[in-house]
Amino acid sequence: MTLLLAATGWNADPWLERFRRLLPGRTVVDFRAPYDPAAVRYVACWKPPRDLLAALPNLAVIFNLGAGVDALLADPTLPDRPIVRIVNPDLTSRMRDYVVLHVLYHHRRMHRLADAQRRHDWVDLDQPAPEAVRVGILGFGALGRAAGRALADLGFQVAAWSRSGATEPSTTRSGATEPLSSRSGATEPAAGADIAVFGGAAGLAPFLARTDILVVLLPLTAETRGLIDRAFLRGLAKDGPLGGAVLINAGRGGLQVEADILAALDDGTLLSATLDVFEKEPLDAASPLWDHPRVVVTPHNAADSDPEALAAHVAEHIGRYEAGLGLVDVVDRGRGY
Ligand code: NDP
Ligand code: OXD
Repeated sequence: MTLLLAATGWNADPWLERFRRLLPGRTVVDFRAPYDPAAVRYVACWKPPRDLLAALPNLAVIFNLGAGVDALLADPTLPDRPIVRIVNPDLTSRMRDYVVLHVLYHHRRMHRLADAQRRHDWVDLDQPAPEAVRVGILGFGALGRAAGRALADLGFQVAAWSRSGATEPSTTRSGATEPLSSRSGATEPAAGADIAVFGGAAGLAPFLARTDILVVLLPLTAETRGLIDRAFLRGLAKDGPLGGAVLINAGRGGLQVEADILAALDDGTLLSATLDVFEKEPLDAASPLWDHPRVVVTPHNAADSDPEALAAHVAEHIGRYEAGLGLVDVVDRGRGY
């Protein structure tokens, strides 16, 4: 049995080293090295080259080494095999921490404080309590639930929006009866009575209208592409204690229209933003987003895929699969996530 590592844009060495340690007696090979395509049973991949997976006749399972599968599903030659995506405590807590960091950054008006510091100005800014600030989580899956829970624990008024509006995590993606041992803590916390969940198209307008800080954790699908445009941003709350609405996008750049975000910042629809993801990555050096005084740009590193944690996660999946326990976190290709 061969596990083929097919990750582009990443250093393959720590992944290969970790997989080889965890899967002794198996062949673990990088896609750039020579290998026998007929021997490949599993692929662990991130943005694999087009056509690569289609050329593996005995492929059983595709393991996507991140949470989002939009890049993988964009390959028209992708073979009809189960795709398992990452739902893991390591990835989840990285995203939770990023979201908490940036919500607090905007809540505590760090742009204005940094500006005041540059001017040596001992500025007096009023400080709304978290209880006065309404955070909205757009996309209430594994990552959105963990982030939402942490923010609610800090006292923010948290609500969420998802396709289904379900308060409990979906179980439809789980093929196994028992959770992976390493999933404990990764499974999404229940919404709880303190997080209202809005659902579907009808729920979007009321959700936006009560949102001061919007956190985007949606997958990129045919339905969500370009969702965050001028009209969408105009739907955000105008009466919040921060003096304007805030956008934090750590989902995918294809969800947003960057020209509309810049226009919304200029006309006061948006007070400030944190963007981790962009329509085109890396963000063009000439993009005005880099220098905008009220925008934080991070280089798609809200939640990095850690080889130590995630190779172990995939190796455990393979062990469970071979023991007949099935697969969990299998992507629904029809929905696109
Ligand atoms: P999940 O699949 O667990 O959750 C997705 C959520 O989005 C669900 O609540 C789902 O609704 C909702 N959703 C999907 N489509 C729609 C729609 N058309 N309308 C409304 N809601 C919708 O994903 P994760 O939480 O694990 O990850 C979310 C995304 O975060 C990833 O797809 C990826 O793009 C991004 N990501 C970014 C990273 C970074 O470093 N910047 C790192 C990791 C992930 P429902 O609950 O009804 O199914
Ligand atoms: C992911 C990502 O989807 O890192 O995991 O973007």
